[in-house]
Amino acid sequence: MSKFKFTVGPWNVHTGADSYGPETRKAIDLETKFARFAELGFSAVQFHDDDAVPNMNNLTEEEIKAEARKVKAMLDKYGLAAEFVAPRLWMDPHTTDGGFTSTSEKDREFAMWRAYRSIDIARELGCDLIVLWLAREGTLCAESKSPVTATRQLVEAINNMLRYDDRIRVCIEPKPNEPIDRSFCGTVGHVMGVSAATIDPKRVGANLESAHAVLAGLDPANEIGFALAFDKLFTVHLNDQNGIRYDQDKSFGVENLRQAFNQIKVLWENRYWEKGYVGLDVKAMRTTSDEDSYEHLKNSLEIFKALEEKVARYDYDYANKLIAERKFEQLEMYTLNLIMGLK
Ligand code: 3MF
Ligand code: MG
Repeated sequence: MSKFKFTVGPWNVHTGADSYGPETRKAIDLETKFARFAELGFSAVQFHDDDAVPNMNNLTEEEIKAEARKVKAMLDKYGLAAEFVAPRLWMDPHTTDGGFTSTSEKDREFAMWRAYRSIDIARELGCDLIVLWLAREGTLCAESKSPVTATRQLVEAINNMLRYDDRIRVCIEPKPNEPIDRSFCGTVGHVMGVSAATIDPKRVGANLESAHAVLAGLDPANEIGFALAFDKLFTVHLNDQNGIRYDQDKSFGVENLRQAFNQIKVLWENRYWEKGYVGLDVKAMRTTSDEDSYEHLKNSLEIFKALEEKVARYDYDYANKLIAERKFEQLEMYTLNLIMGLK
C-alpha cells in the first residue's frame, strides 16, 4: 500500500499528435477518462481551465461556473477529487506572445481574465490550488521583452490572483524553455524568488516537474528538496526525460531509476503525503495503440510503488554509519543494490 495519493490530468491520455504529425489514437471523452482514472487508483484529477469548461471564452462568468458544477458532479460519481486548475495560456490566439508578460496590454488583460475564471472553476470543483505553467512567459526573440519588467508583471499577476480570492493558493510549474526559447521563471529557485516578492508568500509555491528539472540541467530530487525546505512544494509532476532535448514526459522512472528513487526518497523523508498529491504528468508514446491508451499511467504507478517499497526498507542506520565514516563508495553500492533488487 502506498502512503501517497496520486493525481493525473485528462491531457495525459491523448491522441498522440506531435509537432510533426497528426493523431495516432482516437480521442476519449472526459467521463470515460474519469472512470478509468478511478479504476487505476487515482484519487484526484488535475485540470486546465478549458478541460473543465470547453469554449470558456464564449461563456459568461455564471455559465462557466455552471459548467464547472457539472464536472464536479461527474467527479463525485467516480469518487474523485479535483487537485488544481491551470489556466491554459498557450493555445489561444490572445496568448501567441504569452499572457501575463505579453507585449500587448489587451492580451495581458485576457490572461488575467482566464486566471480569475480558473479560480472560479477551482472553487466550483472544490479545490484551492491554481497551477501556472508559464508556457509562453519568456521570449522567442531575446530583445522583445525586458526580463525586469516581465518578472514584475508576473509578480503583479499573482498578487491580483491572491487579492481576487483570499483562500486560493498559486503554484508555479517552472520550465526553462519550450515552447519559448528563454523562460523568465525556469527553476524552483526562480519560483522561490517570485513567491517571496508577492503579497502573501505562504500562498505561492512550486509544482516541480521531473522532466523540467532535467531540461534545466538540474536534479529533480534536489529541486523537490529545495521547495520542501521552504514548505513550498504544493504539488509535483513526476515523469522522466532523456537529457536536454524536447520535453518528453516519459513514464516515471523509465529513463533513470536512481533519480526516480531519490525523488521518492526525498518525498518520503519529508512526509510529503501529509502535504500534497503525487501528480503524474506522463505521455503515451506516439506508437501506442488505442487499447493501450492508459498503459503509461499503469507503468508509472507500478514503478513508483515498487521504488516506494524500496525507500521504505532503506536501512538508515546502515546508511548513517557509512555517512559518518564517509564510506560513500559503499553507500552508493548499497543504494544501487537495493534498486537492482540485490538487497
Ligand atoms: C508542459 C507541462 C504541462 C503542464 C500542464 C499543467 C501539458 O511541459 O508540463 O502539461 O504541466 O499544462 O499546468
Ligand atoms: Mg507538467
